[in-house]
Amino acid sequence: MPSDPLIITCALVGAEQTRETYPFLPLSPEEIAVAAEEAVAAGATVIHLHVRDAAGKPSQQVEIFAEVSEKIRRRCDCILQYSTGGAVGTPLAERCAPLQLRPEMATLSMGTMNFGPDIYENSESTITAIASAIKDNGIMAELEVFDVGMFENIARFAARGILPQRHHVDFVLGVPGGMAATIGNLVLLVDRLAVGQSWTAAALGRQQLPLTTHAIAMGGHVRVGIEDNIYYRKGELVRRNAQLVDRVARLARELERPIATVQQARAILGLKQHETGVRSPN
Ligand code: KMH
Ligand code: ZN
Repeated sequence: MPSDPLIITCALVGAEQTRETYPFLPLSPEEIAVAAEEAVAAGATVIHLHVRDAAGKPSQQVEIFAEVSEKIRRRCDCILQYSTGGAVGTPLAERCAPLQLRPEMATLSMGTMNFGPDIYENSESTITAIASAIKDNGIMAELEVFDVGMFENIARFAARGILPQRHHVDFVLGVPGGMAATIGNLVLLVDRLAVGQSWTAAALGRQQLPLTTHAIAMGGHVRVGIEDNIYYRKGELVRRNAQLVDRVARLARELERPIATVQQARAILGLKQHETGVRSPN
């Protein structure tokens, strides 16, 4: 509903940027945890988490996810959403490995696509394997939809019982190789969602601002963050994830969308109050 509390997801770091391409990228566990704390203070309730190794490279190592999660938990309460996408080319077992820590949420990309010059592989068997790992660990899935074919896959896979029953949908528009981040495309996708299905909109680069603004007005939820956008405005780099969260929160308030507290976000998503927290790696 256009007046319901707004869940803001912050995608802090992603797997694509480097310090060379973007100097303010949070990389170490401490830097990522500080970025999370600042984003949560600005209004984010879901942290979409990628981590980096000591060399700054994208990593799906369980120990690093555990360390970063612990550091975040010590600083603030938020819903941790682990990436199972990793970086393009990350082997399937590595993509699934952090799920043993049982975060509240994890992503599940719904199809293979060109990803810039690369191929982001999410064949039927890959989707099935990641979905099983998500279900086995009692995690809520966020279904990542980068184009309309992936949207069609939701119904196909749900009918076959492959998807976790509880899921949230994230439209990630504007990846080169995926659907363009236009308002028309967002409306097309949202119009076809099942009644009552919760959804978030994310968009790359300069489309992040107009697309998330429209999503707020449409009653959806939003994702912002450096993973998707490194510019605050033309010619001005974002320095901290919290800047992007703060701006979208300001816009939401103007549009009469209160910002969800973490308790409200859990209720909207159908998450039980997190009892166990992130487990230590075995
Ligand atoms: N880094 C992309 C190849 C996700 O986090 O689930 C995949 C990605 C999606 O970022
Ligand atoms: Zn991601």
